[in-house]
Order: sequence, then C-alpha cells, then structure tokens
Amino acid sequence: MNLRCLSIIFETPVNIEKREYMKPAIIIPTYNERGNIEQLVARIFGLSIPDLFLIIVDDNSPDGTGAIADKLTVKHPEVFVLHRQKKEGLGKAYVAGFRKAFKMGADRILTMDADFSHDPNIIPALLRATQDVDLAIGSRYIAGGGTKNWNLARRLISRLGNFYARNVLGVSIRDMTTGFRCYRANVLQSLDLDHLASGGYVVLVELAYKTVQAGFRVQEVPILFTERKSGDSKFSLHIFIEAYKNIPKIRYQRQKAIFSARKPEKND
Ligand SMILES: Nc1nc2c(ncn2[C@@H]2O[C@H](COP(=O)(O)OP(=O)(O)OP(=O)(O)O)[C@@H](O)[C@H]2O)c(=O)[nH]1
Ligand SMILES: [Mg+2]
Repeated sequence: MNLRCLSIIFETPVNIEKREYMKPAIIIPTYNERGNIEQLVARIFGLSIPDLFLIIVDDNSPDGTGAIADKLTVKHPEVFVLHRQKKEGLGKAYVAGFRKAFKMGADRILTMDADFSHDPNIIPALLRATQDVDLAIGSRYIAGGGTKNWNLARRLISRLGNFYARNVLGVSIRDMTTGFRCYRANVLQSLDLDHLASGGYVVLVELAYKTVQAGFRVQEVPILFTERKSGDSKFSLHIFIEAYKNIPKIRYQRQKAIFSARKPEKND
C-alpha cells in the first residue's frame, strides 16, 4: 500500500491531518445563549479537531448561560469560561478571549457566534485556510456564500454596512462585518488591542482593516449565514449608529499614526 492510500484511509472526514497549526483556540462570546451553547460545544467537539480548546466569554448573561458554560467544563476539560461582570460589547469580549488564548499558547484563534448562524462544519475549512494566509474570513458576500432566512431589512443593513466600511476604509474585503474568522495568533499579537476605536461590533471591521494595513494575507472563505437557532438578537439601531460613527474614526486613527511616525523629531 502506498503512502497516498494510507493518507486517504487515515484522513479524518474534515481533512485536518496534514495540518501545520498546532494549537487552535475557538472563542465564543455569549450573552443570553442558554438555548444554544451546550449544543454548539457538542457539535464543535464532534469535529474531533486535535488539540483544540474553547474559550467562552460570557458577560454575566441574565439567562444563566455562564452557569451552563461552567457545567460544560466538567465534561470537556478543553473548555474555559471567562466570566465578565457586565455586558460590555462584543469587541471587549473578543479582546478578553484573545488574551486568554495568547496565555494558553494558541497559534490559531477562531471566533464564532454562539447561535448557530455560523455553521460549525466550516471550522476545519477556516483552519485549513490559515495554512496559507494570516486571516481567513467566513464571507457571505463572495461566490458560494450568502444569508438564509434573513429579512430584507437585515440584509440591507448588512450589505450597506459592508459597502460603507469598504469604501470609507478603502479595502477590498467583501465581508468586513462577519465574526466567523480564523486568525493566526501572531496577527492579533501584533495589533494594539488596548487602543481599539470601539468595544462593540465594529471591532470586527477594525480588526480586518488593521490586519490588511499591517500587510498580512487575508482570504475569504464562503459561508452560508443562517438566522439564529434560539434566543434574541443583540443587534440594534444603536449598534448600527455606533458602527457608522466609528468607521471614519478607525481610518483617522490610522492616518494620524502614519503622520506621527513620519514627523521628524524637533532636534533632527
Ligand atoms: N460576551 C458578550 N457576547 C456578546 C455581546 N453581544 C453579543 N454577544 C455574542 O456575540 C455573538 C453575536 O451576537 P448576535 O446577537 O448573534 O449578533 P448578530 O449575529 O449580529 O445578530 P443575530 O444573528 O440577528 O442574533 C453571539 O454569540 C452573542 O451572544 C456582549 O456584549 N458580550
Ligand atoms: Mg448572531
């Protein structure tokens, strides 16, 4: 039997054997996700991804998601839960999760929503993509991607938001607002996470922008985004307005940084 046959027999269904990455972490921010979290964790571990660990970042969900997550750690020692005092926004939750993942020595950091809008079966494809690029983005707006069961208003808001972000920031990524991504850890380590323009959803746009600006390679992987399985959306008009205001601020911050780096010292 030749080596190729052997590799076919031993290849797992998700083809993760020939992996270059060693220690992937998945960060799941949660706020009132009691109807989803347990099932999601089971689905993720069902993928049998080697050396995977999971970080759930819960902002003291009133529905008891944090306590459910704690129970999951008994069954799955690879699950870690960060309990935060109060709801502070998606961006802040991500950053807390990133720091924990750094401490634990993760070399790939994947983020996803808790509500099954992000299909766990795509996780291996995102991990695989980071063998060639530094950031793999699960994208609804490239060929093969899309949204399912979203009403017209939601589709318009998402499209408009992406159009606005792409044009204000001048980047070509089609889906800047998706939270289903896999970063090489060194990308996030190189970004100044202490001084992000926003602590909310718009951090997704900011992280994608800064990754491109820093010269890292980005690839979009098609995903089909479906309506949440259970629970309520946290998306609101407030989030939309926050994004609208903060995107120009992200660009301005970058220009200011370039300008001050170029400014000669007084004594020169
Ligand atoms: N820890 C934490 N998690 C949050 C916060 N806001 C949202 N989340 C989680 O972030 C993920 C994305 O939030 P969603 O409410 O699903 O937002 P969305 O996907 O834009 O909207 P829907 O799909 O319509 O619900 C989910 O897992 C939420 O539970 C927050 O302030 N703190
Ligand atoms: Mg969602």
